Amino acid sequence: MPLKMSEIAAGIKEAAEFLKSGDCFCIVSHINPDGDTLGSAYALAGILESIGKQVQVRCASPIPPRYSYLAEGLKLSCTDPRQIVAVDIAGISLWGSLWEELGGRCDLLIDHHVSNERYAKLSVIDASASATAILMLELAEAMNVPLTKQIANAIFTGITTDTGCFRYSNTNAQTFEAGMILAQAGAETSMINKLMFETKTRAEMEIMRLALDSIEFHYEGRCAILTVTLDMREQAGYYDEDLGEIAALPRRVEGVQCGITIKQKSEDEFKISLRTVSGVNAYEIAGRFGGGGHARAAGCTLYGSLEEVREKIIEAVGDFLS
Ligand SMILES: [Mn+2]
Repeated sequence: MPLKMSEIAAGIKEAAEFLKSGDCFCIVSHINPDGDTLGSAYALAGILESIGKQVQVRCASPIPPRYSYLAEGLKLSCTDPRQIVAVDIAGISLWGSLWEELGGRCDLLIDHHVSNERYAKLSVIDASASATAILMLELAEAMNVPLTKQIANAIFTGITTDTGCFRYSNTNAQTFEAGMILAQAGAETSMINKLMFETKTRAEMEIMRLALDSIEFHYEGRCAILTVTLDMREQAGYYDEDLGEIAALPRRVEGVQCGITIKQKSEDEFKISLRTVSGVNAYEIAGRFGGGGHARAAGCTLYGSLEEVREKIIEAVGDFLS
């Protein structure tokens, strides 16, 4: 069954033409990679190799080992890329060092962030897609590439991680339809969900214990704030950059409209993750500090002491609560 005709069908078609005309591609994922940027990159790599193209996948941050199955069976033989494609990367700063290293240009950008800066020659942005990986499914269809198990696994990884296992409010009929198509194509859905959601290292469990201990409430419990400091990470032996699961914790508390996670990056640099409920726009809050993201999940970076940063973000959130 074909996917519902997307609003950006024309963009997908143009992207497909561009991909067919190239030969050696560098596919870039964002720094502190998550399942969607990596799943999308390796899905696209599989699609391109299926039609005889050479590909490499790059990310300026280390890729956590639990994602290693994504590349299974790929050749990844491109050494001197001529075409540069970004997946799930809303802005140039999220390329890390790769933007300059790759010559400061992007030929094709495929993304679903409403805050996307549209910095590429060809930008295909569908903010209604629950994950960038969904757009890879549309691309495979537009290019008549059959879904191998590797491609299906990679796309499923992107969708399930960005929707919190088909639970968040960005999950819609198209998400489930994609899930069905991928399951039919042989995606190992329970293996992937177990790896992404059920399997924790001891250090991850330890940092979660410390993080839960740090939760504070503001505005009569409508805002919950969780802090992960460098000290805590050292104590837990935890160095993974992707705090996706932890960032989802504060919003889980009953009555919380905005959950804030503050992650200390260095002495005076703090990464803020915002998770909100319907009616509170996360990317507008993040946008006030130069960040971006989605309506229910967004982020930004703040500088100063932990106390200053905490005060600044709590004050800003107050303007958005109902
Ligand atoms: Mn995404």
